[in-house]
Amino acid sequence: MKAKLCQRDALVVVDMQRDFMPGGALGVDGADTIVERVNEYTRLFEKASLPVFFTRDWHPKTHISFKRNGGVWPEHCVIGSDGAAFDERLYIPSDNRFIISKGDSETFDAYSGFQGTTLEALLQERGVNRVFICGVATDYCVKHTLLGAENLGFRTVLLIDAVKGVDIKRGDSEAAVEQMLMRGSVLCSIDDLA
Ligand code: VGL
Ligand code: ZN
Repeated sequence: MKAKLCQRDALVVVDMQRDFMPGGALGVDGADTIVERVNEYTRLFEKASLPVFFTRDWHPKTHISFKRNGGVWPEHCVIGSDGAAFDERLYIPSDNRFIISKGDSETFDAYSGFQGTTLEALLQERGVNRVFICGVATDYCVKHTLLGAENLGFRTVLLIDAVKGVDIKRGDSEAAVEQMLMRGSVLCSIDDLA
């Protein structure tokens, strides 16, 4: 879909952290290959003076999503750890950008950047009505963040050339994209925006 950035748009970059990069605690194959594309989007939004929101998975060591604590994932994105840091190649503007930590309470997990965070309020304060979403993982936090945005009444755009999925089961990411489209989202690539 062709799109033009306008005043009420924002970019949400989901979980571009070391632990989700290949070799990380919960590495997503190919996640490193989208960093530069994500950066291109960030620069487009920055040039248009539009806000960019960076979510990060931010778990206490005792988090319920960890296998050790009865969950399904290996330990990842522990608060303040190297693995929880943003990938060093990720471009983070110095102004008009926000870091949103999620999953930081021991007893519940948050795949959506809206769960237990101030993301909705920050978007609302800025009059945002359309969010563009990229990052990892397509079939987990990207999907839940996008569906969360749809639920809250935002229009959503999935930046299909700047997402990567885990695909624990083959086809999970494809199914996730299908689900997002069914809920009213649309797809954009860099050529549609630039
Ligand atoms: C994520 C699994 C566990 C994600 C976070 O960012 O998609 N996946 N925690
Ligand atoms: Zn997590």
